[in-house]
Amino acid sequence: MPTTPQSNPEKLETSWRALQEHANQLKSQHLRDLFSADAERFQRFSLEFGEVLLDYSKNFITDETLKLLRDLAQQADLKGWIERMFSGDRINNTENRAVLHTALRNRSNTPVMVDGENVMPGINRVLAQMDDFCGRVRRGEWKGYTGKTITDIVNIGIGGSDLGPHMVATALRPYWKDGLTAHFVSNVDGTDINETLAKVSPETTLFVIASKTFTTRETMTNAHSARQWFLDNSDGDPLKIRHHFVAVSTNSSAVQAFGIDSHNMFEFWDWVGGRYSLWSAIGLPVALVVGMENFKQLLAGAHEMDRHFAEADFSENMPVILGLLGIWYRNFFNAGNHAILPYDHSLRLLPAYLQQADMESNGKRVTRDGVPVDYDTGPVIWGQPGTNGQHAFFQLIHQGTELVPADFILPIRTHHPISEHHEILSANCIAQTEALMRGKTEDEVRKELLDAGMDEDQITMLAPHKVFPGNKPSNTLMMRQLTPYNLGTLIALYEHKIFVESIIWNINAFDQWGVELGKQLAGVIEKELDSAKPCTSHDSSTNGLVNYLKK
Ligand code: G6Q
Repeated sequence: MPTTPQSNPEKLETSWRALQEHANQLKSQHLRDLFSADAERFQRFSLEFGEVLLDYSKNFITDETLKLLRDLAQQADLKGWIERMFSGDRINNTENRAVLHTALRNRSNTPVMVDGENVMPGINRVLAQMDDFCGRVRRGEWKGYTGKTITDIVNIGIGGSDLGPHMVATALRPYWKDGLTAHFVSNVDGTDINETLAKVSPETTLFVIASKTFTTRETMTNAHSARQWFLDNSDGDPLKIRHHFVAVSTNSSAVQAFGIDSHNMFEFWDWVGGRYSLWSAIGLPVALVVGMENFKQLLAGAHEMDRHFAEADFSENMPVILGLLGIWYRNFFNAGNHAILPYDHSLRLLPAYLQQADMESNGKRVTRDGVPVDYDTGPVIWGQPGTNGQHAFFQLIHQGTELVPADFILPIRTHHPISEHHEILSANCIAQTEALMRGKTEDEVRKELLDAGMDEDQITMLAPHKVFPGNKPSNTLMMRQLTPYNLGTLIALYEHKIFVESIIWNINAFDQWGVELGKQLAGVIEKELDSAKPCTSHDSSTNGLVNYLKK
């Protein structure tokens, strides 16, 4: 049995052990039987918040499970940690930082203090700066160097400075202003910037260089290539750069050194983690294409979820329920992965976004105090939009040997009501959750094959292949429509789910030291690739690869 994920104590250990015993009992039951035994199961295990419905009834849970999970949360002082996060305590202990993405969308504007200073005036100032700037670009008042209006926004950033705004801008495509297109360049592979630059004109393109540090190798390489392309394809006057380049950063000296006017720098703060930054000026490309009013709706939706998370009882608290279910599967059912399956083409980047949000936050091997854990932490997050995934990897979820808890996400109304597309999409989404839950028994398969006219030998041969064990858990999240507000709610829901898990695991969800080593070594190898001498400083594989590449 794993030890408990907190250094305090006995009560926690008792909760953990109780859950372990309960899981062992529950494993003998099939989800199908839990549904047969309780006609009210959907009503009891579903929850509405705003325009979002969470159905979590297709999980291996009973009232007792939820009670035990809530006990665990209580023993881990989840309530206290939520308060600490919202009130600006430096809960990111390894970087000695507060964690205040919630302040960025604090639409009630109540003071949020960091070191005795209210951060809200600063947040409101940058929002006003964004508002003014977006208005000028969208009204065509902001001109390119030849006097033309801006038609293309190219965001250059990576990781947290790319995935959030890229996902949100893609999700909110129906809200884009006509004649204004957003592009996102992140990869240092020159293909990314080259392919994007081929689509735009230097006269009408605005580059947003999004980098908290303004030192990230990939972003600065892409930014310098964009700058050079601009100079090569315009009249070559470096003073014109300020018409076409703005920055979102915390590093004003580096921004100025790049040639960007300091008035065109949008600030954010060290208490905004990269992967939690889309609510800050990192959301600028989104605000540019959808407009500031819609951007504020996104913030408002997230804010409502923040209040729900902070105030609702754990028994009806969506992020708490999702987080505790995450613990349930990871630690008591040994599920090493979790699928995100949006049944909405506009949400096609959500799995990649949540992959970073979750895996960079909870992919940790030591506790907040630096002690190695001996229980599992963050799972592998992956997914694709439906129905595409059904024709690809769903086979493994239905009939493979790996348990894959999954979240299905479905907007009820589509922005693209063409013939029966949305009905087909919706039917598939719901059907998959049913198929995963109930499966198909051998008797059902045999009857089907018999009805199809097969003989006993054929039936015996085929039946095992056609049986679906079922008993596969899933959550379904439905929302009325994918609006900026509902999207804000959805993203904040997942952010807080991740936080809940990190508290139970006693890990710091807000640092990311695991990305450093590769960066350091790449710096060394970059120099070696440039040198005329053969490389001998590493192991034989690394030397061999460097030398092979040089040849
Ligand atoms: C996220 C990480 C990381 C970061 C990128 C970009 O939480 O910190 O993904 O966002 O490395 O960093 P910069 O914004 O500093 O370029």
